[in-house]
Amino acid sequence: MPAPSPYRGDFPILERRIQGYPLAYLDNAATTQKPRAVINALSSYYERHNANVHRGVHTLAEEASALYEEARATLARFLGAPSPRQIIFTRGTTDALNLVAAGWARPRLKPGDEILVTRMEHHSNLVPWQMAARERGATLRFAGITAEGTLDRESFASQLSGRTRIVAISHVSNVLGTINPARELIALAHAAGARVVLDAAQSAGHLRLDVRDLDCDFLALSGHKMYGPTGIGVLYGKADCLEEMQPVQGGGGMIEWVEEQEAAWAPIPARFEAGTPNIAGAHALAAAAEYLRPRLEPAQQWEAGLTAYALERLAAVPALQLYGPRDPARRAGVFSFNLPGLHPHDVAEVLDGYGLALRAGHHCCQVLMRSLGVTATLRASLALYSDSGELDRLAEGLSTARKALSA
Ligand code: 7TS
Repeated sequence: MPAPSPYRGDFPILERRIQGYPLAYLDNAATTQKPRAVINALSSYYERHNANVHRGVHTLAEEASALYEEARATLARFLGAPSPRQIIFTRGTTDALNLVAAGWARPRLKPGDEILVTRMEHHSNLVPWQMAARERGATLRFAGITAEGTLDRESFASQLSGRTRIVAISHVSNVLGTINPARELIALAHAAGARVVLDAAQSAGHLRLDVRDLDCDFLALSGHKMYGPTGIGVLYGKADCLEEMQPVQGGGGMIEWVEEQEAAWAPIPARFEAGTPNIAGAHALAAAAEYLRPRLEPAQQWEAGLTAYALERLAAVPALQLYGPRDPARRAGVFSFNLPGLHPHDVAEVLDGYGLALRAGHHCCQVLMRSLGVTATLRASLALYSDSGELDRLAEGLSTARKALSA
């Protein structure tokens, strides 16, 4: 009998049965499930503390404001940020990256400047840079990937130059599972005089992050991929970068004063949080960070063991083509693959019949799909509540799907 995850019982949704099977939720790169601690934080906020922040002196307004600012401090600790004022609450990674591209990059970019990204970026860490580059006459350059699906370091290093202003890279690929050597890439970019934006959407719930050790200039994450709620995320920035950044949304809460024709901005981070923020979401994201804090290292080991096991089980499925590194030490628990001749959506549908939740498609990485020579893949992605029994079921389900769909 394979051992279940010691964390599974913390997640009420995993009690569900799908098509008669216990739910094997293997779509964690898209969004993770929520532990009871996060669900309770959301409901207790609305049951006991709900009010708007920063604008009232009544008791509930003060409680809501305190919870919101405590959440900021919790996220600062979670990321190793020097100060809570370097934590901006956003709607998620996409929102955070768009804010950097529009508020920091666009005003600074000049014609001829370059932005370096990689061929494995999610559209969220690509399209905002395309928009900024097009508007400012800058050029977008792409670091290639190796045949194994790791970042080609030579291609990366050779494209850095005195013209590179921004390097925007993902920490972990949402398709290949590749863990990029962020610290080393950031040091190379800094040596060339560029600022670095790290997309930590796929690493935040799985690897310990320390922004001071990484030395990234900006970091973006989504709450819902690290066991927190949807609609809330974080942009971390170095203090000097945030001071240089322009707000892209005007409104309540982000001003120092307003006159008829002009206004002055509030200090950071309020300057970037116009309008009523997602107070409950921030509070529940802090609950997710607190849930993860003592569990991150053991969970990382648990997921690393499962990653090695998944690579073994998938390699044994006849004809299966796996993308991404074979070395478990260089990848996270995200596996993209195809069964030749079969459409990934059809396979995913068969797998759903066995209670297996997988995603099929381009995973918002069309540039990478082109590099891989495919239009879509199947993807299984793990979390701390995954277990080897689910991977056994996946391997059997894939063999069954192959026979059923090839017939
Ligand atoms: N960056 C990476 C590396 C991602 O994987 C995602 C979401 C994003 C940015 C955007 O995050 P959002 O929370 O703002 O949407 N990735 C996926 C995925 O792989 N399947 O669904 C969403």
